Amino acid sequence: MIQYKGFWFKPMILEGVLLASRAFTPRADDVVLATQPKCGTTWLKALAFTVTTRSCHGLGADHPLLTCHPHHLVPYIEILGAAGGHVVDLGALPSPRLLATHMPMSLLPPETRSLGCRVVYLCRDPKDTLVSRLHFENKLAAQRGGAGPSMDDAFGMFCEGFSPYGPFWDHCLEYWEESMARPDTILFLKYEEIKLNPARVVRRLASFLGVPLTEQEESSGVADKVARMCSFETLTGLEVNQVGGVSHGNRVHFDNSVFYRKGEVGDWVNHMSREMGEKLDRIVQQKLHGSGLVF
Ligand code: PAP
Repeated sequence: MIQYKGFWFKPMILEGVLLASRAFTPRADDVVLATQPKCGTTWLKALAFTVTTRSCHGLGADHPLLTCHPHHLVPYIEILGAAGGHVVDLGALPSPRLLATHMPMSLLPPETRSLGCRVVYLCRDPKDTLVSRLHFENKLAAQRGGAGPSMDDAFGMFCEGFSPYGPFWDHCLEYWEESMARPDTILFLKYEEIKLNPARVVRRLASFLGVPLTEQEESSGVADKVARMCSFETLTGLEVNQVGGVSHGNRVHFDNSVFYRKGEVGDWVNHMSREMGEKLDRIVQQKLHGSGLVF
């Protein structure tokens, strides 16, 4: 990985980040979904897409989410070709655009802030995030006939701050502090709170994104319907999420299924020792100390 302005990137990703910082032109009505990898990007894309497009797509059997992978429906700003293998011309998309990024807040074009673009940030317990990434990297490595990192190596690096788009805590802190300063433009969410009450998060997302649920939608159970449509169980049961793939700039191919594994909170206990978990908790607590952000 290469360090750029305090954050770590794989070389191919850094190319996209640099390109985005020059070529991406924010619009005031853009909605940006920001995450670190493996924090629930796929889920957030599904939820935000379904919430913001419900007036045109409804929630029926012909909904795009039932035939398209969430990564195909919401393009990344800096990962070219992630939207189903073709490079999306972000400038040609109609407003309001729903976009995603893994970039730290400080690397987004300054207009994102000055124009007041709405940002939804989703983070996740770092132990589960690390475990999820390790599985992901091992699956990709196996596809290429190689071996991925061991838990011990990945853990050691993560604790030192080396993770894609990391240090993990600095990435969270930037968005956290912005969300405290400007809660009307940054909504800060945790994977665990969506898991606990997805319908509640659907309502929060809808209000934050300027499309609150109407009384009629409330009485017809729209929040629960959206939550169900975007659930791990529904998405993993769809053919589109079992076959096909996502290409990143024609250089890396991801099977659609690789973005789904267990979708649980606390799976880290099955993959790292109690001592490792406690050590990582201590490091993260120390790094976040005084910010008000806790995991
Ligand atoms: P990405 O950054 O590469 O797109 P991302 O979607 O952020 O990955 O994270 C994948 C994790 O979200 C996986 O977690 P796990 O490895 O602990 O299982 C994946 O299972 C989980 N995930 C994907 N979709 C959903 C969903 N609809 N509900 C809950 N978790 C989900």
